[in-house]
Amino acid sequence: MSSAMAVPKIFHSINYSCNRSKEKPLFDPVKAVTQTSFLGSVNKLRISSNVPFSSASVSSSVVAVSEVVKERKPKSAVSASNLLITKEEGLVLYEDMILGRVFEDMCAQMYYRGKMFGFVHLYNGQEAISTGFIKLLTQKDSVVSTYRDHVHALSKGVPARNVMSELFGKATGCCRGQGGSMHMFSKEHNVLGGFAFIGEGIPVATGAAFTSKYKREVLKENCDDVTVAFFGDGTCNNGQFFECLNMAALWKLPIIFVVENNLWAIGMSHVRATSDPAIWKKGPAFGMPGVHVDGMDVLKVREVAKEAVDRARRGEGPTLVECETYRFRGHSLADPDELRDPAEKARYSTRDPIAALKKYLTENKLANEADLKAIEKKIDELVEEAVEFADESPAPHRSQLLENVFADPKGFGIGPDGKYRCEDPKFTEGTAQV
Ligand SMILES: Cc1ncc(C[n+]2csc(CCOP(=O)(O)OP(=O)(O)O)c2C)c(N)n1
Ligand SMILES: [Mg+2]
Repeated sequence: MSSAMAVPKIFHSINYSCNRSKEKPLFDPVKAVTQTSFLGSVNKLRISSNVPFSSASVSSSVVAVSEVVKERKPKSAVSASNLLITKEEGLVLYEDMILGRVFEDMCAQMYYRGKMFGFVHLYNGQEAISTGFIKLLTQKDSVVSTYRDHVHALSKGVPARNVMSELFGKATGCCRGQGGSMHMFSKEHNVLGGFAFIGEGIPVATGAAFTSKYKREVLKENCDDVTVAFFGDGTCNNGQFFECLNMAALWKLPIIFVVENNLWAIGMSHVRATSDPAIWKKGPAFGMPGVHVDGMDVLKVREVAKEAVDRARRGEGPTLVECETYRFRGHSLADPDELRDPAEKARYSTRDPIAALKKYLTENKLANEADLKAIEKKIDELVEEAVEFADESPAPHRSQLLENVFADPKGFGIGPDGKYRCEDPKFTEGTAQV
């Protein structure tokens, strides 16, 4: 990797040797080859301990991030007191994370009461990533998600009642009940979809980023929109990931690839499934910065996100960010979650990102208990209202069954009699009772 590569300033200020505080180191690639565990996983690394770690890699120009935040020089009124956020910003972050958590807990209840269909994948534990990135974006910026998508949609501003309604399969859902849990979409909010096939969203995000660049450079429009693509560690072993990193770097697209590394792909441990578990290193291989950050700390995520989003907006190209995180529930609500080691789960439960933010806000006198309780109450009511709204909403009309299946707007084409097939009353007979 070239040392001449443009590396954002925040990434310069940190290196492997920086002091990672009292906490256990998140990931030290030097230790990774000599120790047996990776990140917080109890699983063993595949790399054998007698493989020497190249000193060239350690002195790479693209470095891992850890105590990023503490190393920044105060430059505004906010940081004059060495705080990373204002009270207002802190409360926005807290509210968004609480919304994500409460919404998902409610989904679990509704799922087990039979209100939702198909698979439902919850985001508990990973909130700092959605909040840390998306709360920095404008409405015109785009977000692309995976099947674990409810919270990304909420952070981007899709109303909770429309997300819940979508989960209930109702006509008032953000996709009029046609998408369900894994396919959140909102044109208005530029949520370009949840995707059930892993990796499918990455090319869509790359295309959206290409659109921004095309508008700006070819059509000469005033466009500095960026796109953030979220996906998991398991997805990084798919070809689409590599193809898109290549294209995005080649064309300097305004995109941030955000890996939510929760250490597991269903029941497959990340360290057993990939040749080099440090995903962030794949950025420099394609000519873009690669960054590793504590995904359980919204303030650290936010600092990294700021730099990467600004870089994309300035037209300086893509960034790959690996956020170390953990999901607090099974892979989906159908997963009894018996594969992960209880010790590993217990260790991460002590690093709840919401509790960490709460501690920061109260210790720094940015908020008191009453402020935070008021937010929690507001969100409880909002989510209750979302459930009532979804429950009372009508089911989609049967005619919707035939929409969006083919490019033909009436669906299913024209029959031999010259009429639209869907107009034949026998068309859906015996198949759908809606
Ligand atoms: C193309 C494709 N192959 C396989 C699957 C089955 N599958 C569903 S989730 C999953 C694991 C993905 O793990 P990761 O990317 O780490 O995301 P996480 O669930 O941990 O958020 C797999 C392999 C799929 N959905 N799509
Ligand atoms: Mg994963």
